[in-house]
Amino acid sequence: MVVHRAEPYNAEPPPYALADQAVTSLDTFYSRNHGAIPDLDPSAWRLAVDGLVDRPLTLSLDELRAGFPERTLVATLQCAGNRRAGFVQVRDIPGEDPWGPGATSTATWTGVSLADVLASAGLRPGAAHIAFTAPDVSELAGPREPYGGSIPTAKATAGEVLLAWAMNGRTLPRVHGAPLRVVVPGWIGARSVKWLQRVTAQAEPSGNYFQAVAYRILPAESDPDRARPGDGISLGSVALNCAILGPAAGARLRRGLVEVTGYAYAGDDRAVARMDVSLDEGRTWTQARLAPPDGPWAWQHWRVTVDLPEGETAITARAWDTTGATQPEQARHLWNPKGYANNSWDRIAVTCVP
Ligand SMILES: Nc1nc2c(c(=O)[nH]1)N[C@H]1C(S)=C(S)[C@@H](COP(=O)(O)O)O[C@H]1N2
Ligand SMILES: [Mo]
Repeated sequence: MVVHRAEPYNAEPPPYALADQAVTSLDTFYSRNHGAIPDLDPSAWRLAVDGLVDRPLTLSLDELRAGFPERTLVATLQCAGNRRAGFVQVRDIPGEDPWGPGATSTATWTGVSLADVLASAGLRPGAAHIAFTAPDVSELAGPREPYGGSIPTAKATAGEVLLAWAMNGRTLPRVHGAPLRVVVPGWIGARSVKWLQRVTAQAEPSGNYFQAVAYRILPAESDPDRARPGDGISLGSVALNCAILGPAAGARLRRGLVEVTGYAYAGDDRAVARMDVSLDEGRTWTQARLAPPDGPWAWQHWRVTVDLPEGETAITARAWDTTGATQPEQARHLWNPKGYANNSWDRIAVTCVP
């Protein structure tokens, strides 16, 4: 793993470790934490469901498992800071880690549908947002505050949002949110709250720092340290994105036929429709073969064989989605003070010898 920070622990797999892996193994799944990792006793742990509901609930893990149908789905998590390194090359982003393309991973998640739990509690009229609260406290939030966030009720009741206790068929690891986490397929990773303790139905989005202040796109010229709650654009569904995973950036190769591989991902109700690779900075493109996704919430891997000439070549990749949208060309057109959602064309340089 490439460790950006030991305390709190933030690490991503190197690109080659994600290549061709439809599901990411637990030891290579990226890890994004804003505070110290809680150590919760699963037998003492309870989930509170409260706010604008007819029947507030307090549920143990056994009650959750016994009370609702079990659901398993494959979903990609992607941090809004994925590929921030491309922004840092444009302009420095103090205080934020320079994530490469590995702040995204895919797992098979098992749990219950949040929709079923909310139906059992009975949502009241006016419950427009579902807020999540965890116990881990972040020094980043000013004032210090436990981690939280929210999603609109329409997404929370759509069925695919899970309260998950297992990952790749194993008990959820502590670093990924044990005993229970939210998994919001198609939305930025920040909404998939780990170490979940409380689900609150409310009229407004969460006022938590990580919803109201962070994870928002501010205008390029604004000072992020002066951002007030509600400033900027709140991030929800993941922007169409892709990355080249092989060959490695900077690789020295024999000239001739080389296989280029990577991932592509479109958030929420969009899917990846086409993947293009260019050897001439985007003047001409070759289509890559897309592997079928493991369901509607999973990334897709792709591969294409190209004929690399001698010398240095820039390899460029871009995805298209099912709405006909494609990725923006340049990171500098997207740069924002906190460095979120860099979904510009991915580029690597390789050098070929005879
Ligand atoms: N309680 C809590 N939940 C959290 C976070 C956190 O710091 N605390 N980080 C969020 C962010 S920004 C991301 S991208 C994902 C990362 O999940 P992972 O560490 O399992 O990959 O968890 C989200 N859930
Ligand atoms: Mo994130």
